Amino acid sequence: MTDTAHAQDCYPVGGDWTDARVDAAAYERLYAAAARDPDTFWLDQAKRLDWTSPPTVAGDWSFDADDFRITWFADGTLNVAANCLDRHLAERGDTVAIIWEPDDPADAPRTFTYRELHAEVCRFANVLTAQGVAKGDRVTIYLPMIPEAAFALLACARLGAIHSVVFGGFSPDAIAGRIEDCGSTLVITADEGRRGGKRIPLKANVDAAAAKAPGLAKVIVVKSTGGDVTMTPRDVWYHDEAAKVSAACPAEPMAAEDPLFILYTSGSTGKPKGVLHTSAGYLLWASYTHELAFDYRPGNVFWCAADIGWVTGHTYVLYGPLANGATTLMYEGLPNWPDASRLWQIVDRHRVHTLFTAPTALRALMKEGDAFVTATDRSSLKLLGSVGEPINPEAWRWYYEVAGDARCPIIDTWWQTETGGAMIAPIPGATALKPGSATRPFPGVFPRLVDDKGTTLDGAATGNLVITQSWPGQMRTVWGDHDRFVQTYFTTYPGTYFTGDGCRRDADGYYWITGRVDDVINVSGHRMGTAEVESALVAHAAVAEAAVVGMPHDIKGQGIYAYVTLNSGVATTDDLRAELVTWVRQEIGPIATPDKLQFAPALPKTRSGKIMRRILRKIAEGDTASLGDTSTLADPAVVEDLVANRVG
Ligand code: 6R9
Repeated sequence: MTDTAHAQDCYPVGGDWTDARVDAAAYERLYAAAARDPDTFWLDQAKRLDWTSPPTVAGDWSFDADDFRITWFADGTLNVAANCLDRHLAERGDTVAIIWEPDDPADAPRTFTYRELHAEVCRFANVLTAQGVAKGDRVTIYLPMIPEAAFALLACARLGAIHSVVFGGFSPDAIAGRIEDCGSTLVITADEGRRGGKRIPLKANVDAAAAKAPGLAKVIVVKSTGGDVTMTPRDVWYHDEAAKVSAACPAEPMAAEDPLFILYTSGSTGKPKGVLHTSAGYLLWASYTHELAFDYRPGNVFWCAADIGWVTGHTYVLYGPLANGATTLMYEGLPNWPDASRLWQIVDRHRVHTLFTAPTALRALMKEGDAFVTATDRSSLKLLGSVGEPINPEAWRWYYEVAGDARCPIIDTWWQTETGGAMIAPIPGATALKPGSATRPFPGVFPRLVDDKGTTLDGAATGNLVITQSWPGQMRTVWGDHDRFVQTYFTTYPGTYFTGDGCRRDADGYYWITGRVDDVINVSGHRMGTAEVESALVAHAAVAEAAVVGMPHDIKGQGIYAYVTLNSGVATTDDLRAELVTWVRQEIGPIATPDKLQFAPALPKTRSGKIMRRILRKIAEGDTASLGDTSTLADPAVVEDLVANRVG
């Protein structure tokens, strides 16, 4: 689409928002207020939390490498779990906090009121204490989407232990790496996970990880499916331990800047980064953005369909909604199982008000045809959210017109693990929508576009997206490697936070994220560092060298295309190709499975030995007619072979 088409294609706010909390004029006022006097603005916002000792200071930060610091509300103290639970008890103790929808629609959903959830979390916290967990300890959580996942995260928060959730789709190696990196000695897992009618051997994966993570001393196992597992002296059953403890547990007052969690995410190097978020700033951002983006009102059923293993699950399944006293829906399974109507059936079953999901899921459902959607009622829906990758205008229109019957705004939220919560997104009732644009920054978010030299681009422009001022939800460090944090995000365009994303701003000041400009690809809304897949490949005995790039994929957004050079004497067979694909899957997890794998006698390199990824990307995309300048290659003939043997 061209710019002009975008300008004409401006949707109204979508639906009836006459009672909107924030209208267009209020948005402008708030944005200006946060710019003019950030301290007053944020100390005022801090009142949305319940402090054991309220802060007197807001942000104290500098993005200059020489004087680098980021703190928010530094002299305040609070407990995150108390904010999500205890403070709601008096007013809404009997309100449903969590609705849990099982994988199999024939099984019964479960609900937990705020009072019940409070008791479950206290009990879980007491079990953790009995197993030796104390404030500041790291606890690794490898659980499916079951209520115990919510209990476990909040129990850590209650004690001041730092949780590190590892997505249930990750392999034993990936789990072991994350356990070792943050030095956690305890893992919480389940016997098995359940997704789309299949079982995932979580406990067995932890057993395999333990062999590579010598620091792991204790495993708490939640009985979920009742499947067979081997219990070792390291393991205890959660239900046995829970029966021994009380359901009362005081919440530990935490300094605002005490860590709340670590979440590993892919960057442009081989090793995932442990993104660290702190207590007050993160929770404030979760609460503020959940309210702004989704206009949350008591009684609304809020459903973020992300897994708790990703930041979206942390912020919008758990912390944001619970901080705001909402009813949050947790779904164990897949959007398209048993069939493509499941998402909409769940919407009807629980009268869901807001659905928040990813473009990759929408594209997969869209392909199955409208009948799966139109056969359902969906009259409870008032808001539709999108997150994880740019939403293509076709999927946007389908979501808006077919799923939302043209009466629910599409809240396309741009953000990152590093930002803690949404940064650029429409506000229902305030922001006119444009399909494919995350629209405009929230009050307190100051984006800028810069060219590759760092020169600021004004007005309508395309460039690299940086953020010029700190916000409370910003990550504070990379666990165990503060230099890497400063290096990765603050040195490319000095004095600003570099997002790694490319972006266009149109004449109306709307932002259109164009995708990553670094070596990170986005597969089904999940970040994957190309270097991570490359290191998995070269770890195989047959492989000498590997280069991985993204390629366009109809459903996943991007797929993984791997070029592999084998050790001399190893034959390039189809069996080996299949073995390497399986190998990566086992090393990292199913989300890293290469879609295409091409054997390359050699990789295109510059004379200084740098792999020319630009060329590999073009070949993967099938755009072999415009490979651009190959004259700087050490051996231009390499490219001809790659083009001739491209995997179509
Ligand atoms: C929340 C989350 C972050 C990367 C980010 C960007 C892409 C996320 C997007 C989007 C366009 C959106 N991204 N939301 N791109 N429009 N609405 O996904 O965090 O897993 O860390 O990924 O995802 O490229 O830099 P995370």
